[in-house]
Amino acid sequence: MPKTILYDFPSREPCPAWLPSAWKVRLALNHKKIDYETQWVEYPDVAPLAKSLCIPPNEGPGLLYTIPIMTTAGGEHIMDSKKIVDYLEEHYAPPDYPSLQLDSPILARVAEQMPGIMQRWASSVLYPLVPRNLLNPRSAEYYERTRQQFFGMSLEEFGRLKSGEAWAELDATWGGMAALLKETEGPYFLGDIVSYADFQLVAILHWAKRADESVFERLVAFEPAFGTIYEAAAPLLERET
Ligand SMILES: N[C@@H](CCC(=O)N[C@@H](CS)C(=O)NCC(=O)O)C(=O)O
Repeated sequence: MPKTILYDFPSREPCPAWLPSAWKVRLALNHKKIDYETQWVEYPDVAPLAKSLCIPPNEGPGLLYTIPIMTTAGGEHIMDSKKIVDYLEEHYAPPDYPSLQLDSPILARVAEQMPGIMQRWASSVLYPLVPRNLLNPRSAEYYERTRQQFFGMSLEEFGRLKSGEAWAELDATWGGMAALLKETEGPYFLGDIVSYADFQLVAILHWAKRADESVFERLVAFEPAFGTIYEAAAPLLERET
């Protein structure tokens, strides 16, 4: 039987995985103990790869071709973390495999927090660190150029202008997520049951840690429960290829 393949963006040697959207899938694979291999793809090669696999572009506004992409053990190619995770939960279903709890209302409540965190915090704090600290030169050049077109200025400049404000308003961006996490005793959103809702948060925390340890530390100082969930999920972060 062919192996499941996860296509992901590499980082510089020794190439630890970093992309949160791919980590959400990787955490699901690791949680369900599904065997897979990783194929690393540089940013400019994503569209040619997707086209070569005959994957139709993403619907709606936004990027046409994105990582993560997964080739299933049955040879089907799927693009988009949500579609991939739905596939995994259906084809590696409980009780034979651990559940991702995709039906739990907490998932939508966690997902609601994401746009604020991404647009008002990550865009100025983490995006500038991606080409600077993580990407190989070809991807770094692509990332800088395409994000400059989007923001109308370089990522460095955007970070300089906006990151002070982003750190000053952590309550507005990260406070809702912290409150949700503290609705139970933890360490997870559903208490002692790990679920896909946790992977949304852990993937961002891991991205922060990979981009710059001090950014991660600052988030944990803002909300110690972020450190607790990250530590609890650490075994699921071990396999990254
Ligand atoms: N909805 C997508 C979003 C994934 C996404 O935004 N991926 C970006 C990561 S920066 C990407 O692949 N970008 C390709 C590009 O910038 O050309 C998912 O969760 O799978």
